[in-house]
Amino acid sequence: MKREFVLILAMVMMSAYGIGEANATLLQNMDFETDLTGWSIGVVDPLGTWDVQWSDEYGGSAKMYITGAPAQTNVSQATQIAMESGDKITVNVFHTDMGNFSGWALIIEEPGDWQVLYGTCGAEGYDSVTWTADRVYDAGTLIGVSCSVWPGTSTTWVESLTYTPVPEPATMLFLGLGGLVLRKRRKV
Ligand SMILES: [Ca+2]
Repeated sequence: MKREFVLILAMVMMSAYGIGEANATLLQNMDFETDLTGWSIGVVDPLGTWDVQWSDEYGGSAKMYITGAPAQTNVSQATQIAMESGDKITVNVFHTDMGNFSGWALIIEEPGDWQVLYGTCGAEGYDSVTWTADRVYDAGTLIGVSCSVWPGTSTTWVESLTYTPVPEPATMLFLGLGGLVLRKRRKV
């Protein structure tokens, strides 16, 4: 009985450690609640007019306004921890679309690898995209959200990003073993 208790305690502690690790912060200020802390504002194409400001709309957001032919801007941030294969990043936005080739995208950038996931273009309203890591992405990978138009005027409010790591194999194993031991104990 005592040995089982120690075993369960050890499992719970190891599980908690594993879960804590998985919840480490990938990026700062992923919900833009009060400001743009942690995020860099960039401009890819300077021919048009662009403006990026924090907005209290949509539960706090990064408001990206662009007009011209062409114009593109973005907010981006480097990751603080590595992402594992299967980890997911979701971006939620509201956007207006009043120009040609107007759209928004999630950008994952590493030296030698540049991935762009476009949201729904040519429509106005709430939208989201989810990216799933196909391998390990080291800390320092750049995560960006861009807004572009050519020509015309468009605004994208980035409401939030969410990070969903795959459960650590060790966590799953210990949770599973813990459950088995608990079931066994109840039968005695
Ligand atoms: Ca928000």
